[in-house]
Amino acid sequence: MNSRRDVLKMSVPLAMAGAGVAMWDAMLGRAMAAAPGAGAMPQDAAAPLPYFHPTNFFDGNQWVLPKLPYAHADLEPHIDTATMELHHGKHHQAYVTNGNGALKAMSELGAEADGRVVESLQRDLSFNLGGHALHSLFWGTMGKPGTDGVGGVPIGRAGELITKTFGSYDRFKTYFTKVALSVKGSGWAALVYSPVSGQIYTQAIKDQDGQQTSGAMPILLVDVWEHAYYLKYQNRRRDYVEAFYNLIDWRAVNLLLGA
Ligand code: MN3
Repeated sequence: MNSRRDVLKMSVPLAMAGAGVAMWDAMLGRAMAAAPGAGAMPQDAAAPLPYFHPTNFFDGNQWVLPKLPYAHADLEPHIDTATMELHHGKHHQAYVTNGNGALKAMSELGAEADGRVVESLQRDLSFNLGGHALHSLFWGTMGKPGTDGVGGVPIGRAGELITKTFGSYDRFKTYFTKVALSVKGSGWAALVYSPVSGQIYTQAIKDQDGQQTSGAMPILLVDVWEHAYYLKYQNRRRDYVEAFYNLIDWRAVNLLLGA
């Protein structure tokens, strides 16, 4: 389990799901390489599994809902417990279940399958596995307020790149909030990293399908579907996004940067 070969096996369904999640394997690879005890299961049974370990998302046979590195109530008051229970436990679980179902349907389709069936299945794969990838990243880059590295100004490589790119963390926040508010209907605001250029930049993602550019990988995401904030914030998306900054775990963002 968890050898390089197993990690490579993961990339097969990801590639099938389209560009929207193809970056996930590369990103997880970077996080794993940088994580303490990279690539290995913890030897001590009592040691917690690192959140970004692949087995937290894929059990070897199928995609699974990741165990969060905090309790649903830990993001209060910025994200309320009821929203977390529904969002992680129900919405994200549905993407996992439907993504596994779409993969199974794909494997059962014959070469004679109707083109419209294939097109519909590709949409299912991209939407559900894209949702699984984006939510998994979103949970992993948040933490309980008061924990070291959570909230406050970015530390390490993330801090350097943000200052270099946006001038300051305050300027980044102002800009990133505008990106989040610019998403019409359902979607995400992302800060992405290009391993080729070493640049970071923002991206607005419609729904949760594959729209990532140039192989850039999200290192920070905020879900702006209404299900992410409506119970507590109703139509005040801006208030929700501004509260989100109190939850960013910069240690996780640096892990995703491979730094
Ligand atoms: Mn969501």
